[in-house]
Parts: sequence; C-alpha cells; structure tokens
Amino acid sequence: MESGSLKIGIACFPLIGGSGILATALGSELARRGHEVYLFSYALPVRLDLPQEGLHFHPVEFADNALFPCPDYTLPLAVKMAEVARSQQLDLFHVHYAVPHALAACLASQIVGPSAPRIITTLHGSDTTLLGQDPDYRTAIEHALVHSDAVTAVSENLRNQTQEIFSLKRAIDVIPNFFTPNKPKRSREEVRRDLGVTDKFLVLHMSNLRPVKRIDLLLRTVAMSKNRARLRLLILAGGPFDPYEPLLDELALRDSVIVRQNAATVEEYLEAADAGLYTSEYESFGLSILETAFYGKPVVAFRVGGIPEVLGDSFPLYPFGDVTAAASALDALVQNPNLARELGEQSGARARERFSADRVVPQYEALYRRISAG
Ligand code: GMT
Repeated sequence: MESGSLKIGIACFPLIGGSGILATALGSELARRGHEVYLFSYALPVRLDLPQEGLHFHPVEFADNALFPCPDYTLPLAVKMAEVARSQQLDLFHVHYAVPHALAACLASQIVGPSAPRIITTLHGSDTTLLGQDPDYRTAIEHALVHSDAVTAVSENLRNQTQEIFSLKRAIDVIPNFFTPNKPKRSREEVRRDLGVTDKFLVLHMSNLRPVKRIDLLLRTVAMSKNRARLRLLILAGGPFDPYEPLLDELALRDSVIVRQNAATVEEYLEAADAGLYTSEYESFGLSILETAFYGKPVVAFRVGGIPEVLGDSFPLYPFGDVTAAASALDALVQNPNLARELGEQSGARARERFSADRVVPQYEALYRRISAG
C-alpha cells in the first residue's frame, strides 16, 4: 500500500438512490487514489464496477434466524464491520446515511474497542430531515451524530436543517456531492432512435419516485406545456411507477411519457436528453440534477433545499409547486434550442468546475487525515 494511504470501511445502501450512488463513486475514487476501501452493503451497489484494485466488497446477510420474529440488518452489519475492522486494521469507517449505518459503526466501534476505526458520518437528507423527526428513529440518529468523530452534510441547506432539527452543538462539515461521468456505451442518435424520439425535444427525469419527488407535479408540468406534441418526458425510474399510471390517463399523457425501470447506467440517456425536469418538494442536494447539468443539459426545477447550491444562477429556479412557471420554462427551451444549448453549457461548466471528483474527493481525504490524526 502507498505511504499515506488509508484503510477505509464504507457502509451504504446498494439501491438506486443518491446516498448509495455517491458512496460507491467515492469508494471507487478513493481506491483509484491508492487507498484500500472496504464496502459494506446487503447487495452489490448498482453502480459498483468490480473488479477494481483496492476496492473490496463485503456483502452483509440479513439475519433471518428462526429465533427472531423478523429479519435484522443492523446487527449483522455491525458484526461484519467489526470483523473487517479487526482483520484489516481499518483506520476509518465512513458511513453514508445515518440509520442504520452510523449506528452500526458505533456498535462495531464498541465491539472492536480502543483500536477501533474513527467514524465519519455523511448525512444525505431524509436521514435527518424526515427520520430525524420520527420518534422511532430520532434518539438513535442523535446518538450516532454525537458519537461520530466527524459529521458531514452534502449541502449548506442540509447542514442548517440538521442543526435546527437536532439543536446540535457539534460542528457539521459541508462536503458536496460529486459526479464522474462514464463514456456512454451507445451514441445519442442510437438511444434517441431506440426511444422513438428522433424529432422530439427529450426531457429527462431520474429518481426513485418517492413521494418527495412529486411525480404528480412532474406530469402536470408536462401536461401544461404548450409544446406537448413536440416533447417527450423520459423517466428513469428507481421505484415503481404504477401509482402514477392513473394520472397519466387523467392528463392524457400516455403518448408523451416513456418510463424505463432500474437503469443502472444513465450516461447514454443523459447524452440523449435535451433538458432535465425535477419537481421535488425537497432535495438536500439533488445528485440527478448535478448529473444532468454535468452533461450540459439545462435543468428546470423548483427553488428548494440544496438545489440552488447545485445550480447557482446558471438557470432560474421557480417557487415550489409553480407548475405554470416550470411549464413556461420548458416551453422556452423547446422553442429555442440555442437558448437550451447555451444555458446547458453554462450549468455544465459550473458543475464540472465545482463538483468534479478532483475538486471534492480531496476534501474528504483532508477530513480523513484530520480525524485519523486525532
Ligand atoms: O432522495 C433520494 O433520491 C434518495 C436519497 C438517498 O439518501 O439516497 O437522496 C438524498 O441523498 C442524495 C445524495 O446525497 C441527494 O442528492 C438527494 O437530494 C437526497 N434526497 C433528499 O434530500 C430528498
């Protein structure tokens, strides 16, 4: 191992969702920079590309021992983290999403004892904004935040929200998310042909479709567009779309919307798109928005949470729920492809300058060194 390199255990969710995607990308970037990374999750994370030198995946089995009335994940995760910490002499646990990962890290640390790795917890949003207000989780999250050696949040907005929700005395560092685009496997023309949108303005939305994403407003925005016939909405869905089928019919949108489920590689769709549309009522950051901007596509979104930190003033943002304004913004782009291109290039340049791996990963490395130096 290179001198100065660290042994880092990362725990995250494996699904299509910003925290797992970011944690996986971080693991891969850290391994590329010479660190040894041990990734813990109950399934292979969707964007984990193995084999990679220095990157080791440790699957965690749910314990469905007949003695228990229901399966347990937190204890097997803590045990696996403790075992690997001991056998590999890990320097750090870097856990993404407070529950159960930060709690499991606290427990693993107690199991290992005095030589236990330091704990860094990265908050991603709903782990404090939603679960932090849930009496079944709040105390556990508070415990994990207090007992982590460092806590980071992915935006100023999330840091402020977390401080407010927990009245925390401790510092929270802000380290934003980053994105490293892969080369698309198919050309823009091929993807557009496959989607049947060669002569259309393609609007992209990528999310897990949870209620906070407000898919109702997404569909209503498209329905209000004056250029409905000229545009197509492509939804890359990381969750079930069935609940929104009736609204598709109600808004007569069946011919305007294409849904693709569980697309693990998004680059080819990002390149094929002409713009992005996001109507969430809250985003601590909005990793999909960053990904869309990275590809030089203009993004129409509401001014909520950390989205202004991600997009800056590269494109106007609208008050939450103002679908009329969002639809007009979309219309302006459809009617003026040069404007769309220009705005997209501006937000792309901004995204690449502030949120590239080279800009962000060293911020984590500096934090690791500060914490492991005690
Ligand atoms: O909202 C999601 O898509 C899932 C969630 C997660 O933790 O996986 O996303 C949160 O973390 C992302 C990565 O940091 C952020 O980009 C999302 O904005 C954030 N979601 C919310 O705050 C609702």
